[in-house]
Amino acid sequence: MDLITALEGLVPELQRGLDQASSLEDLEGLRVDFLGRKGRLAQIMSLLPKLPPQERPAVGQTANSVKERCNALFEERKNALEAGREAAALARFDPSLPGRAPWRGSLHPTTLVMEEICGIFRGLGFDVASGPEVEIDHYNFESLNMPPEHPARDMQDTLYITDTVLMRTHTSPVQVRTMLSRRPPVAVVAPGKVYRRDSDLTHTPMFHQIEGLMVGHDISMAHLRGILTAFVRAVFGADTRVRFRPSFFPFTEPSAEVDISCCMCGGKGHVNGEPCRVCKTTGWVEILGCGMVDPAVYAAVGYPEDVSGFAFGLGVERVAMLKYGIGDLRMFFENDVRFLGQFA
Ligand code: 2U9
Repeated sequence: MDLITALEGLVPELQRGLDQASSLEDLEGLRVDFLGRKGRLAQIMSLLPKLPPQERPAVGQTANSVKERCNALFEERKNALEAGREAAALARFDPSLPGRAPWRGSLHPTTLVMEEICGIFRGLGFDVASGPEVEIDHYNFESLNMPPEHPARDMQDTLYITDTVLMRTHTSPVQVRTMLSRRPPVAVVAPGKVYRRDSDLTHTPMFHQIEGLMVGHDISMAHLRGILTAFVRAVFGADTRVRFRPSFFPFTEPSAEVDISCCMCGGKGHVNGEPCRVCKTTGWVEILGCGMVDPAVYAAVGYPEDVSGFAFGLGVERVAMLKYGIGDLRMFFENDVRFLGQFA
C-alpha cells in the first residue's frame, strides 16, 4: 500500500474512533494514538526517507492535509462532548428550586429591649451614659446613702473583689460619676450589666438594668409621673394603665414602685376564663422602682442644696419577659438559637 493511501485511510479511521469516544479522556487517548510523537501518522511518515526523492513532496502535502482534517475532527468532537457534559449538568440542576437561605444572626432580646428603652429616653431628652462594671464601694454604696454597715452591703448580696472593690450591684454608680463630672441640669439613662450573689428560678448572678436620673431646678414628682407614664406607654402601648405605690429605697425619698395594667390579660386577671399566669389574677404587674433623689446623694456629690430631681430603675430582662410573654428567665442566658432566632 502506498503511503498516500495509508495517510488518507487515517481520516475515516479516526472518525470511527471519535464516534465511539464518550469522554474528553477518550479523545486525548485518540490524539496520542493518531497524532502523537510515536502515533499512526508519525509511523507512516517514518517511511518517507525510503521513497524516491521525487515522490516525497506529494506525500508531505498529504500528511499536512490529513493532520489538518484530523485536528478539525478532534475539535468538532470535543465541542460536542463538552456541550453534552453541560446539558447533563443542567439536567441535574433545577433552577426553579428555592435557594438555601443563608443563616442570619439576630439581636438578643435583652439588647433589643435595652436599645428600645434608650431610644425612648433619648427622645425625651436624656443622654445615655455608661461606666465600669467593677466599681469601688464609694460609688456603688457610700454616695448613694448606704454607709458602712448598711444591710444592702451584705456579703450575702454583693460580689466583692477586695474590701473596697466590687462588681456593681446596680448601674447607679454611673449616675454618681455623671453628677461628679457635670453640673445640673442633667438627664441621663445608664444601661448595663449588674451583678448580685443570687441564683434561683427568678434571679441570675448577672442581669441588665436601666436606671435614669433627672436633676435640675424645680423638678418634681409630677415630672417623674409624666416621664415614666410616657415611657411605659411607649413600651407597652398607649392604653396601658399605670399606678404608683409607696415604697422605700435608700437613695430616694419619697420612693415608689410602678405597676402597669397586665400586658397579658389587659388588666382583667383572666385569659379565656383561665387565671392569668403573668399577674396572678391581680391585673397589675410591677415594672420599675423610682423616687425623688434623697438630699444625702446631692451632698455626697457636692451638688447645691436647692436642686431637685428624680431617679428610677428597672430590670431589662423583666421588661423583655413581660413584653414578649417569656415565662422563664433562664432563656436569656442559655443562648439557644431556637429561642434567640424568634427575635430576628
Ligand atoms: C442616683 C440616685 C438615685 C435609682 C433607682 C430604683 C428606684 C429601683 C430596681 C428596679 C428593679 C433595681 O433592677 S432592679 O432590681 N431599682 O427600684 N432604682 S430609684 O436611683 C438612683 C440612682 C442613682 C445617683
